[in-house]
Amino acid sequence: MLVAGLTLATSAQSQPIIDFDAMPEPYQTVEIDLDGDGTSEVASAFTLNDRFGIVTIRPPETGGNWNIDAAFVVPINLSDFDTLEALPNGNLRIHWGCFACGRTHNHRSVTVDWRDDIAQVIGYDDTYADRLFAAVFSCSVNFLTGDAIVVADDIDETRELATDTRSYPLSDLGDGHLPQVCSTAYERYNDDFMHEHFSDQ
Ligand SMILES: [Ca+2]
Repeated sequence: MLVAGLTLATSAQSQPIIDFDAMPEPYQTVEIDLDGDGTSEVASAFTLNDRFGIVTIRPPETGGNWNIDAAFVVPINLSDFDTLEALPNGNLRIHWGCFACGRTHNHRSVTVDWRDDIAQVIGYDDTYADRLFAAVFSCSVNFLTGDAIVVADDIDETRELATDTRSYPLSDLGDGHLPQVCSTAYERYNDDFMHEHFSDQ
C-alpha cells in the first residue's frame, strides 16, 4: 500500500493539494523592483507570533524573476511605522520596533537590496527616544561603506564612526539585534550622561 501510494503521489498527473484558505493573510503587501530588471517583485508581511514576523519576497503572478522567491524571519513590528516601505531607488525597507515600551520609543529598520543573487541587508537605522529625559538618539549604518553616524538630537552631538561589518543576507536578520557599532556608541548615553546633559528634567 505504501509503495502504491508513493507511486501515485509522484506520478506526472498528480498535483499538490494546497489549502489556500488555511493560509494566513499578509497584513501588508508592497510591489518593488528589487533587482532592477523592470518587473516588480511582491513583498508581503505576515505575523508569526509575539516576537517574529515573516516577510516574503516573490515574483508577481504574471511573471518576473522567478529566482526571487523567498521568506525571511523578521522581528515583530510593534512600532508606529508600516513594516514594509518601497524606496524610490528600488530598495526595500523593513521596519520594526516598539512604540511606548517602558522607558523608550524604539524604531529600527534595515535597507534591503538584491545583490549577488540574494536579498542583502545594506543599511541599518535605529532611533530611540528616552521618555524619561525626552531625549532622542539615533544610529545609522551603511554596510556598503562601513560608515556609521550616531546622533544625540537634543544636544547636537554627531559622531562619525566606522564598522568592519559589511552587507549580509536578509536570512541572517533574525531578531534584528543592533549592530555592534551602535550598541557600543550608545553606552556613552548612560544615566550619568543623561543627568549631566538633561539636568533640568
Ligand atoms: Ca524585478
